[in-house]
Order: sequence, then C-alpha cells, then structure tokens
Amino acid sequence: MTFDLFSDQPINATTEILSEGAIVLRQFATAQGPDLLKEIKQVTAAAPLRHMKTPGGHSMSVAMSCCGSWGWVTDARGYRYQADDPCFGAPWPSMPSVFDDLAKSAAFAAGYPYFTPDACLINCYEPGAKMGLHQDKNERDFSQPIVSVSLGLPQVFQFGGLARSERAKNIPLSHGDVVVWGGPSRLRYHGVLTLKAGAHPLTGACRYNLTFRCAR
Ligand code: MD3
Ligand code: FE
Repeated sequence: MTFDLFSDQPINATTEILSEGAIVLRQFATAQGPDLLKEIKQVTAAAPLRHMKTPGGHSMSVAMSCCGSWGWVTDARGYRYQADDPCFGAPWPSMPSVFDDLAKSAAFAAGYPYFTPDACLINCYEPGAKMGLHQDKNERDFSQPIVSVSLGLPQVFQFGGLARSERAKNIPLSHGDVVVWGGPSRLRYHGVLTLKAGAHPLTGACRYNLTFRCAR
C-alpha cells in the first residue's frame, strides 16, 4: 500500500461527499482487513455476538457485540451505553489498537482531528438481516462524529435526512469502505437493507460493521 507525504490515507482510497459532514472513504480499511478480522474474533470470543431485544420486545436481526470503555445495549429498559457486558456483568473487552488507530486516522482524513472513540459497536449481519431507519442519539456529544467500517459481504446502506419522512438514498458499501458522519449529518436517519447471501474470502457468509463512537 502506498501513502502520500501529508496524510496517512492510502492514495488509492477515493473520497465521496454524501452531504455536508458525511464522507465515504472507499477502500480505506482494506489493507487492515485481516488484522481487523483477527481482533473481531478475539473480542467476540470474550463478549459473544448476540441478538439483543428492542424495548418493544423484538429480537434484532443483526447480532452485536462491543469493545472499548462503553458498549451500546438495548433491552426492555431501553437503549443506552453501559460499561459492563450484560451477559456477564464484566467490562467489555478493551478497544484493540488496530481499531483505535483506524478510527482516528479515518476521522482525521475526513476533517475531524480530535476524535477519541470510547466505544466500538460490532454488528454482524447474516443473510436476511437488516437494520431499519433510525438516528444514533444515545451519545452525549453530537459534535463528535461516528466512524463506520464495513467488512465482508456488500450491503446497501440507506442514507436519509434529519426527518424520518425524508426519502433515503441507497449507497452500496463494500469490504474496506469507511464512512465518517459528523457536523450537520450527525443526526441523519440511516439504516441498511436486507443482506443478500454470498461468500467473502475473509468473512465467509456475513458482513461486519464496526461503528466507532464517542459515547461520553
Ligand atoms: C449516518 N449501523 O450501528 S453504519 C448502527 O451498517 C448502524 O451496521 C449500520 O447504523 C451498519 O447504529 C450503518 C453507518 C452509520 C452510522 C452512524 C450514522 C451511518 C450514520 C450516524 C449518522 C448518520
Ligand atoms: Fe446507526
């Protein structure tokens, strides 16, 4: 992989602006794919992927785990960040340095030089899994961006507006793509369409999405 002199962004990564503050860095994480996968396996061996229940009692089709100081959870009591994995009452696994380095360099490349993620949500989609339109608003400080890393099978991302009623655009995301959402785009509605079956050399029959957040 080649790097230019003034940035740690690989020069073969292309950039697309989706809207003010929302930037796609195509292929930004491809070179780190194997290392990221190795760490996903380590984290999810300690904090297993699980289908959490929404406050309404529905089981989510995406399987989730977390690492870092805070983990996002949902159950009958609501959506929130907490320091302990509810499976065990033990702290979440710490954030692997390859995760932290990647999230910070992607945020830097997108114009957010001070991003310090304290939470990483690991989403695992199998064929048939999806995530409906929602806003990410359980974090304390909306001036901090969110960094999303897609690994494995491609999946169509829905990029909406600040109102649920606004029509969402479909954006295909594939292995190695990184998206940074900040500024006026931080509270946009978003979701992902149903994952189609397939086989990826690194992840097999699934797509992982890592979202890095500053929860507190
Ligand atoms: C746009 N995950 O975990 S990441 C989620 O592919 C989530 O697993 C999806 O939405 C996934 O909450 C999409 C992209 C994403 C994340 C946060 C955003 C897009 C966003 C915040 C504001 C606007
Ligand atoms: Fe989200």
